[in-house]
Amino acid sequence: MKAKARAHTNIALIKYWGKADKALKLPLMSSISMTLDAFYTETEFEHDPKISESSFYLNDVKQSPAQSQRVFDYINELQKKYNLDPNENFEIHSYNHVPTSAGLASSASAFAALAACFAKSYQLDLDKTQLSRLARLGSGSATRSIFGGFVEWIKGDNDLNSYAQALNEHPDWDLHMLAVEVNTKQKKISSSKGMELAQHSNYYQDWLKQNDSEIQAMKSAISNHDFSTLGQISENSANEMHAMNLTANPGFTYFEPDTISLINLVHELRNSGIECYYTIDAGPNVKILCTLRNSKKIISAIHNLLGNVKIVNAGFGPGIEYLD
Ligand code: 2P0
Repeated sequence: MKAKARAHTNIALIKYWGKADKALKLPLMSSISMTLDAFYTETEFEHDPKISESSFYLNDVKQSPAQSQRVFDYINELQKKYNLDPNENFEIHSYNHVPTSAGLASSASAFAALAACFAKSYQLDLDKTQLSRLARLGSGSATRSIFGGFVEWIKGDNDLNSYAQALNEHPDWDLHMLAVEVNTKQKKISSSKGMELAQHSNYYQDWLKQNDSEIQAMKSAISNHDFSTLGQISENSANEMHAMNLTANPGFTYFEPDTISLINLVHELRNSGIECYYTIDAGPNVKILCTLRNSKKIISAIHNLLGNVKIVNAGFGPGIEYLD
């Protein structure tokens, strides 16, 4: 049996940056994200007793055993969870329309798509809440990529109650995110490692205490279409996450010189009346929240500053989709 699914990536406006349970990927905080139309993964999963050896292809390239390990472990975990034959081999073909491991959350769309086609190929008949819990076992941020638009991942405290829900799947809102590629090289500190280190910051526990109020404020901003508040909370959450990294022991940062230049540019643009806000994930790339109306001016200001960098202008993306 085989099945094919497409999942879009998401960018957290309120960040997930720490695990309460590593195996189940239960987060220490709730998070809120925006699913993007421009970045996605399409994956086909086939299981069949006739397949002689399991394999994983990424963009048509067969991955080595080491490169396939995380995906194979994930499939084996799901087979066990649903009492499926663990000796049945499978073949996975994944096409990533996201720069891999560059802070653009490729694991979010990758594991959301994989969870969905796995479930469909075994006819598990899961609803979206269950799918989101399944995606979480692959990668935390994948929990949110089951839904489109604005999404909340409710942190919960066990496997059953930690899942995502749509806040507004089809926002009638001219909100865009400009993803500026500062550097698409593989990052030096993985998200999992970064989250672990950040928890050693003296400020970490105080940061966690603010999570509830940040989530409530963001939900109000979303339901009120209040771009200024949404942008300020997003920028604060990113700054808080990166402050945890800088103040960890040992401290570290994902920022590169161009990351700082873009932060300063956003401040300058805002001071000149062009409203925009930044957010930054586990990498040097910067995403700028703005209205479509202002995006042309912002893109030309970025090119003036950094030359010919790649900028992708993304709007709201949909939730999980089955193909074929
Ligand atoms: C997020 N990030 O909320 C945060 C903000 C990056 C910065 O979730 O270990 O690949 O698989 O749960 O989801 C990226 O980390 O980490 C991430 P795992 P994941 O989007």
